[in-house]
Amino acid sequence: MTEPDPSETLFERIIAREIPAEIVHETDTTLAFRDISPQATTHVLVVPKTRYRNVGELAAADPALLADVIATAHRVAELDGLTDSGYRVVFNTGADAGQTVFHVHAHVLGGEQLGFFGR
Ligand code: IU
Repeated sequence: MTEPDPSETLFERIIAREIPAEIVHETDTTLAFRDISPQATTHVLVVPKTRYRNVGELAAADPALLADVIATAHRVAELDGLTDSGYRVVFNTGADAGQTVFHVHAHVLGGEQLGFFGR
């Protein structure tokens, strides 16, 4: 089984409250905070408090924790009033997807009509 990766990213420091972030929701296992460079009216990141490098590693090692991340993403959408208008949840995974922080995170995007994505 994949073990959590102990090496440090900025997100561990946000979880530890060592650097500031605009936290919008917290559970025992997850933290949600606004992206520092928002790409939509709502742009919130949801992270598990335990570090896995990407969503595949998280899914393989701890599917219940992945479910917690998705549930927190939905709660964020409720808190920002997006459940009627709609929202998007994205896990960038690896270089081609533009993943820059290797502590798995769900982007929760909404609050406006989102463009198509891909190339
Ligand atoms: P990506 O999927 O790894 O590309 O997303 C990383 C996101 O983390 C990106 O949208 C950054 O703007 C965001 N971010 C942040 O909100 N706060 C930080 O301290 C850092 C990155 I580093």
